[in-house]
Amino acid sequence: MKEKILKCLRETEDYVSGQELCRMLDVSRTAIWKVMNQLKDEGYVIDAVKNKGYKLIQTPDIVTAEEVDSLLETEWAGHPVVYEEEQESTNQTAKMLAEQGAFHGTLVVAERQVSGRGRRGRPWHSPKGSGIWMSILLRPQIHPMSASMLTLVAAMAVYDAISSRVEGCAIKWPNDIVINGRKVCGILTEMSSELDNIHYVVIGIGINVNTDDFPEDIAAVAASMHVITGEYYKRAEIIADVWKSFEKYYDQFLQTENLSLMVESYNQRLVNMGRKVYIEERGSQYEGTACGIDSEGALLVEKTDGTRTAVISGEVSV
Ligand code: BT5
Repeated sequence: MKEKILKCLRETEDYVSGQELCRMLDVSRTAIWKVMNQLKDEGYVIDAVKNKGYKLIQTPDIVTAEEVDSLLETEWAGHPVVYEEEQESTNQTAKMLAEQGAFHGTLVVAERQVSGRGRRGRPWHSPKGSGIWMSILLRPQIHPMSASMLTLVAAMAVYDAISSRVEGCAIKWPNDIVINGRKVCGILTEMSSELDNIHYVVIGIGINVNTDDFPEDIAAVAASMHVITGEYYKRAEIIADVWKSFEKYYDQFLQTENLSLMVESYNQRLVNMGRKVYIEERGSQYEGTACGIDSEGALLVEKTDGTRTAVISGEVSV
């Protein structure tokens, strides 16, 4: 009920009468009044005027299920939103929910992760109150070999959400969004499958939004949207934008089960394009020039001897 009231307050510029809310939601006046008090406790500023009703004046920067849900404009992505303030890792929670039969589209959001993870078990710094730490559960009917492309699909969506607020962001293949060469977002895609059948895919996204400072070991490579622009952002609004874009790119991906419909746009956003890159792939290391991705999501690299290779997975440093 809370998210319905929030949605209603958001959609109405003027006051919404208590009577109208009671009628719409089929609940008592007292129930509405209780929810309004809960919202105020959570930091929402609501003006209540006798004979006029309620008006939303200000919203807090929180990422609760109700706040995110009341902003989402998606068909399936983020339905439902599962919020728990402190989690080991939202990917871990999403995988657990997947094993219990949760639906395609379930979105897990945390305020803080105690043991957020990057690829290969690397730690992901996820402090309270400043970032977006979330994971979506997907049950795609695609070949398991195609699943790694979903990281690139997610990167396209995050790029849309960040670039509409901050200038100069780019995608660093395969799983980062960078601004001025510093990492603002990382994506971790995990899958449970058989050889030819996917049980589920979890895409975890970490975005540094209002983070002020970083621990010493990542201070030189990490940045937040706030550090770059000096502005503060409402995280739930960014979350809603990410999933709206994600649905669009996901549809394009499913149409062809590859990235052919977004290759051009991806390559325009690619920070590595035409630049020297150092590739570390299955124990071997080499240097080359990045020429963009192909429709399967591999990074095409021209080696110094003029030969071209398609890098499917690996570490890229610019
Ligand atoms: C990633 O791995 O970039 C994937 C990060 C995914 C995080 C999300 S948050 C929600 C979900 N739940 C999880 O537990 N994970 C996902 P990788 O490319 O391996 O990069 C990891 C490296 O990034 C670390 O070794 C650090 O150097 C650096 N790093 C750690 N925390 C960072 C941060 N907050 N911002 C920028 N860089 C960071």
